[in-house]
Amino acid sequence: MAYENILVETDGGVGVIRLNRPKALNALNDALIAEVSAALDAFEADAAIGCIVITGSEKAFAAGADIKQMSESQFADLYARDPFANLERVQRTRKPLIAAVAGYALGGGCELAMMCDFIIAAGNAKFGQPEVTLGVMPAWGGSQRLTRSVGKAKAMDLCLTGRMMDAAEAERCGLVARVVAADKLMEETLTAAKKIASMGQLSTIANKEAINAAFETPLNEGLRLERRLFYSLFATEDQKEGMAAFIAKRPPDFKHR
Ligand code: CO8
Repeated sequence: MAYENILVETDGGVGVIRLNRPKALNALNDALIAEVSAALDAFEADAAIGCIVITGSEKAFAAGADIKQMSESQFADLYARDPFANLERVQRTRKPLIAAVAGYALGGGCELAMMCDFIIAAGNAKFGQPEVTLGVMPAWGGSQRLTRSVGKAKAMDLCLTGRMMDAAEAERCGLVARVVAADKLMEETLTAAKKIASMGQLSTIANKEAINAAFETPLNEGLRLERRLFYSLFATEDQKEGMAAFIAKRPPDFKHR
């Protein structure tokens, strides 16, 4: 598929999706979202890909949903077509997904980053949910994922004032996994992504499934799921290989990656 709003490349087992609407600060319109979904489908189907990175430009990861496209929308049409459900493809991704964020990650941009498994932020990153300043509110999970991630007080502060928070504050409150120098963002992200891609894919997917379950299930159920997944990994070649390699003091050669 030829893409017009994103750039797609691979690098050593890592699939990279770069949002590419520079004149609109990567605002998320329907076409861009459809392309992100298609690229995720392709990377998920490619056995050589073990980790996926979504990134933007130095100035903007994404400055939100496309306000110009959205401004004329009417309730009946939105409700009937549910055009924004398309982005749910991101949260269905089974392979690990890292958001590499530089510049603005606002509104839908912040929500897209939060749909990824974790965020690596450049020092110049700015996060916010400014929808209230437009007379609306988050709709891609901002009110839910942000609250789970940073707690009620900070989520209320961000969503009700519409203010932005910088990378240091985002790291302090647990929204981002790490902050790196802006000029090292892709280098550091690719190092992490290649490390993840070098692991066995089955144990990687099981780790991800268990951690995500922590947000959806009571503790006891989550603990049972974790244990069941752990036991199930003993049916994989990668468990035999990983433990044999440790005992033999050699690097593992995982089959499923
Ligand atoms: N949508 C469309 N175009 C945008 C957007 C956007 N979200 N953000 C920036 N642009 C455009 C600008 O209109 C401008 O275009 P032009 O040159 O044609 O006038 C160009 O990008 C550059 O922007 P600025 O000149 O404003 O650049 P600045 O550096 O001065 O400011 C800001 C950068 C602070 C990021 C500023 O552009 C801004 O505030 N943008 C809007 C941020 C925002 O409110 N985002 C939330 C949008 S609503 C949302 O995301 C809802 C999510 C729910 C999802 C479900 C529904 C879709």
